[in-house]
Amino acid sequence: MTRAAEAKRVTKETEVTIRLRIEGDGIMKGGTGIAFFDHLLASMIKHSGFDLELNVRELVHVDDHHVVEDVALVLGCALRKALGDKKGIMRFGHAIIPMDDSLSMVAIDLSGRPYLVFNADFSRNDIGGMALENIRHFFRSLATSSCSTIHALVLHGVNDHHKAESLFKALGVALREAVSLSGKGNIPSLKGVL
Ligand SMILES: [Mn+2]
Repeated sequence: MTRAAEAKRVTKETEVTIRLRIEGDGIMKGGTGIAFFDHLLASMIKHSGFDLELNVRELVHVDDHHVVEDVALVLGCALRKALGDKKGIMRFGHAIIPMDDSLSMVAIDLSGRPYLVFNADFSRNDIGGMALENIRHFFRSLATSSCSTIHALVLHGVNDHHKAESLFKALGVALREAVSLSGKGNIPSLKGVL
């Protein structure tokens, strides 16, 4: 089984095209031009087991905000397309992932209902060209466009790089579980629709 999709978003600010393959090898190709964001995405993809091909053009450069937001929106859209009617998936996924001093938890429900609970405190303003306030924005945009409930929490930590990276690794592992096949061919909802 190969679940894959392409999604594209063109605005006056950015052009983002994403190809996503669920049954992949954890490989990310291309980048966003934002060094730390690329690092976080590559970590997430590595641990999700997906393949991701990113094509990002920034038409107006203001700061990192538009690229982070638009990549999240297109990624969520590609994920939703690739999953189709969600027949046979586990639907729920969660992970608690340490990185040295930091511990993060992500729980996801591919519910069809966008919702985000986010709790993380960072002491720096930015790392590698990415404003750390945009990490919350990434998760919110992803939850919205993928129509998922996501709880993303940094439980504790000292180093902001570790906090952010453990959060994205936890997202990857939680997604890997949520999209995995249960062996039952039905839609995992009493409503019959996800
Ligand atoms: Mn925004």
